[in-house]
Amino acid sequence: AWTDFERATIKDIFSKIDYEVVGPAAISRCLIVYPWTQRYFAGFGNLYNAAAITSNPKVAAHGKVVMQGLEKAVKNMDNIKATFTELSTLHSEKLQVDPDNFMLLGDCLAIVVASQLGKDFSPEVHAAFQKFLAVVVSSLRRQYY
Ligand code: ZNH
Repeated sequence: AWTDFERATIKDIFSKIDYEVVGPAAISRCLIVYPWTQRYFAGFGNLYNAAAITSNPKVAAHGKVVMQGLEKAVKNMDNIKATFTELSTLHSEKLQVDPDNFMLLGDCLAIVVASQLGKDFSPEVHAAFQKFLAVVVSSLRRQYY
């Protein structure tokens, strides 16, 4: 269950951030800092180094797609597990992404959001965002067995 503060905070964060900036930055950071995550993106072409990753248009496009996925969770905060059933199955069965990677991307996203919000990213806001990410990640893990 979400407190009023958490609900308002999550909506506020997503209304303030620019998906076209935050999504690509978060996924790029994940691919650079946790290079084993690159294995799932063989079809994205050159991920040879940080410069190649940050200038890769497929990486940027995928960052935006992930943000749009998260937006669905924001719009369905009381029903994130059901909202992500299909997405969880896709990651498990088709993409075969090791679910331990989900929070790595979540942490990269938190860092990028923090740098965008500056002093508005208070400890209380951070805690609410981290809780949101934890629910998203557990929902994405749900169809794994
Ligand atoms: Zn993921 C895809 C979301 C994480 C890998 N994804 C995807 C999509 C979405 C997402 C929405 C699209 C789908 C369709 O198409 O239908 N993700 C997401 C989220 C998260 C994630 C929300 C968290 C937070 N992923 C992830 C990770 C990884 C991944 C961590 C690795 C490492 N994904 C992936 C892939 C794909 C996806 C590989 C496919 C891509 C292409 O394009 O191909």
